[in-house]
Amino acid sequence: MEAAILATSQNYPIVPLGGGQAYTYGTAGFRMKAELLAPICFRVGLLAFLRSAFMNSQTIGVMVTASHNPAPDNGVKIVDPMGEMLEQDWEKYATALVNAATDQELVKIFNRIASELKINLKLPTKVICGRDTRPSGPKLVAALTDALAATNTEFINYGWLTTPQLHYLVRATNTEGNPLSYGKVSEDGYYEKLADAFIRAMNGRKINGTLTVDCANGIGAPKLIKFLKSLPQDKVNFIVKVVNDNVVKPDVLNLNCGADFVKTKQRAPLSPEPVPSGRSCSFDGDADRLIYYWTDAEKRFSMLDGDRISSLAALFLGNLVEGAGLKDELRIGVVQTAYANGASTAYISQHLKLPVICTPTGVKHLHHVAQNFDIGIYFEANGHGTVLFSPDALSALKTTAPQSPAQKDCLDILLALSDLINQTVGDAISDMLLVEVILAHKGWTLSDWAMTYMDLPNRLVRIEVGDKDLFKTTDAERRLSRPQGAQDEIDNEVKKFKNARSFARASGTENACRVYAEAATWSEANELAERVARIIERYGNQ
Ligand code: G16
Repeated sequence: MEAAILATSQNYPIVPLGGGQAYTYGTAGFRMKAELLAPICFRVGLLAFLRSAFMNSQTIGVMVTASHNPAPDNGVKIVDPMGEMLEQDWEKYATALVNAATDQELVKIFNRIASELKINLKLPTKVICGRDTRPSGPKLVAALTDALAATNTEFINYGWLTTPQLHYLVRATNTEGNPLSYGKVSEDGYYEKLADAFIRAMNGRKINGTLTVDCANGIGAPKLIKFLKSLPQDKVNFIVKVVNDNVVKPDVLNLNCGADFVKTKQRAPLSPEPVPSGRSCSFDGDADRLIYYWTDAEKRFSMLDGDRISSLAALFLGNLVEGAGLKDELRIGVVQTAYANGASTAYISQHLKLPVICTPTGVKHLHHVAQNFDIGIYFEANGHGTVLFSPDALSALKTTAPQSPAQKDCLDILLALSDLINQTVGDAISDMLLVEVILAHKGWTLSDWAMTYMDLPNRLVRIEVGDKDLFKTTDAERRLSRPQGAQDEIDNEVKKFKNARSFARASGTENACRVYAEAATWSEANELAERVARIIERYGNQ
């Protein structure tokens, strides 16, 4: 194996970053300009082999995507056997392999990891992979394939998939044929599972009007169309207009459309012109984020982001659990990040009376905290999130004997939702179906949903600096511990505004820092964000 790795590795020399900088496994794996990534994908392939062997031959996933980032970028991340993000303890091994300066050093580090973790390199191993629509994808998958061939790993390349579909397939593969089977091991199996659960969760309710779905000109478009074809329209009349579905022209991916554009610009996609008061939502480039919105007759824009989806799900699931007679048995909790609007946190904790926990950015952090609840709801404000049902919750839903038709309905709908909601990771298609189910049950329009609470005025700014790695955070990213003095200056500015809050952090997916600010009015939130951005610029360019 060593000789094969050495020989193949010569085709993938790593490009040094210079300036003492190292490649790091960021918020969602390695992400950068695509031309740097082939050697990284080769080395990630070696790690996927080691991970599969370490996990006793379970199948490991590799997703090639840069999600919300522009078309010239790409990225690669590893998916663990139950469809979760790579265990964080292993990120250091990914970083070590990727930063090895030579082929010999690479093999040395590979062997060191294997011996440190007592990995039996002779075990059979298996990796499955998917990619988004970026033109750089096939070359990167080829580099991955070479690593898997050098390590004799069984490999299935599924080609185009949304990120959550790959997560689904990894879990389905590893649970195939056992009582915890997650679903059929195929893309069609994913659609069948969602369609069946959607119909059961609707429980005969009707969906009002057309939903316009902006797919960011990414992989979500063809996959959503496939899902809609698999949905028996006689059982549920779901009318969807798919827009921004151009996957042929690479440059338009995430360009002036998609969930990240809508959330950060706080406006509808530039095209098509929104139907006044129509119900719309946006996916991002790999269909793992979802944002809802509408524009009224006066062209005023209103947005329902990840915080709104999380509070809507908490409200609905809380009522169902109560109706199912399981309020004292099942602990529901919500997990957010520092970007969550303060009004959503107050609504969930004070009005819904549910515990709210704040973690650092990245679904990898939120997911694990949500697993501590029986029903753990986690969403980032950017629209990335899901709801997890614990084994205890599923068993209570299956074994509780209903005493009334109403209680039976609640139990049935909860079980249907546990199948509808992707249990492995945030999934725009599945989350969209969840929102549609809730709106149909409540008979709500988007403006009814928006009335549950008033968002605090807020602003998110992206700032490019000389060295973003100078910025280190603490307290779930709400404070900067480095560079020295920066946090004091931010505190000083925040003090000057009413009901204000602001924080800054380095992005883990882009070469930039992000600043978030909230205040009593929109102009104050803007002003505070600008002032903090100037502090970050100054410290980041020293
Ligand atoms: C990824 C992560 C998300 C995170 C986002 C932005 O999303 O999966 O959890 O919120 O990056 O992270 P950062 O602020 O560190 O750049 P995606 O949709 O790009 O995969």
